[in-house]
Amino acid sequence: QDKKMEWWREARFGMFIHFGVYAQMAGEYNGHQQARGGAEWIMNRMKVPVAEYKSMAKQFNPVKFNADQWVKMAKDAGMKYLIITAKHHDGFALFNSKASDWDIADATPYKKDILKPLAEACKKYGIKLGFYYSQAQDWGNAGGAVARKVMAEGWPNPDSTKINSYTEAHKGHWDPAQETSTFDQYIDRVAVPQVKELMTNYGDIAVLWWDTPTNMTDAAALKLQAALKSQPNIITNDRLKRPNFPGDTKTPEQKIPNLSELDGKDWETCMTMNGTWGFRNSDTKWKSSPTLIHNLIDIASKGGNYLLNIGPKPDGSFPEASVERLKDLGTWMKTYSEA
Ligand code: JFZ
Repeated sequence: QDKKMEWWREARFGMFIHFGVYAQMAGEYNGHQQARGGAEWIMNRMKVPVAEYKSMAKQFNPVKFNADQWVKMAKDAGMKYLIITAKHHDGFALFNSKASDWDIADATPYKKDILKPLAEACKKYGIKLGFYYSQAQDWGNAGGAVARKVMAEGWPNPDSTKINSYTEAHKGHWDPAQETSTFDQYIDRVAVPQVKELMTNYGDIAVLWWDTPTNMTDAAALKLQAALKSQPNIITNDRLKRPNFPGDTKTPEQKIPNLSELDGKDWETCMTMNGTWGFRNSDTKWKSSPTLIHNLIDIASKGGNYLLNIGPKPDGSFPEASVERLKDLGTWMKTYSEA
């Protein structure tokens, strides 16, 4: 247990990447701005019908995606690991999955698995690779769960009252297509097979980053845990199912704990550079480089890790503001770190 945590405890700094079809929408639907929440939540927040959301993947073509550049930017910033959304809540997989057609290889003009080149680049630069996988919430594969969220205020959809009462009556779902399978069927047919694909097709996987355990049962959690067995040294977080599956690390979100809140468990603060995880055009509230450097020092001095997010643009390039900040962090790291 301690052995497998060694690299993680020394790492201090990692890159989080939220990337998917939501980057294409960038916080806007039918000419209206999403009112609340991260841009990666747009499908749910604005109740985009499944077929319509899926048709937007036909425009998702990240031709400027360059795995080598992404990983080099992480490396030059002083980061030691990278966690990417293999599948976020919209269910869209950034890899070529046999368990679902709702993936980058089958549903987009880009057609290529982006995790393959990313895994190769990570190997080349000595960066550990981890996958974020939304195991419970899935709005695009039938049977997936939906965290109950009300419709964003101000969304002028004429049917909003109807949609809201449907959502209330259907455990958060807003489209009948989402309920053509049961949650158990979704776990067996999509989540477990996809996690197995992620564990076998991309070399050594350092971290599995679960998220939002809505509807999770102990049985489902056990199956997902078993799907990790080909990666015996994998580190997992505490979001598989609470409280029986504590994982290896705690994940305070967007906040740095006080010393008095620490209990000896390994922890990692994940944070955005602006106000959204997925790319959003209109979000220009960037934290300053000095603030990000201060956060890194604060976290490292308390023994935690800093997982700093990038929301790439739909063409696969990093927002300029993120690139600048990564450079500033790298300059600081090179000047002041021992290594
Ligand atoms: C989740 C996701 O819903 C979100 O889109 C993003 O991926 C983020 C990293 O994780 O959001 C959460 C999950 C947990 C908490 C808050 C937001 N939490 O424990 O406070």
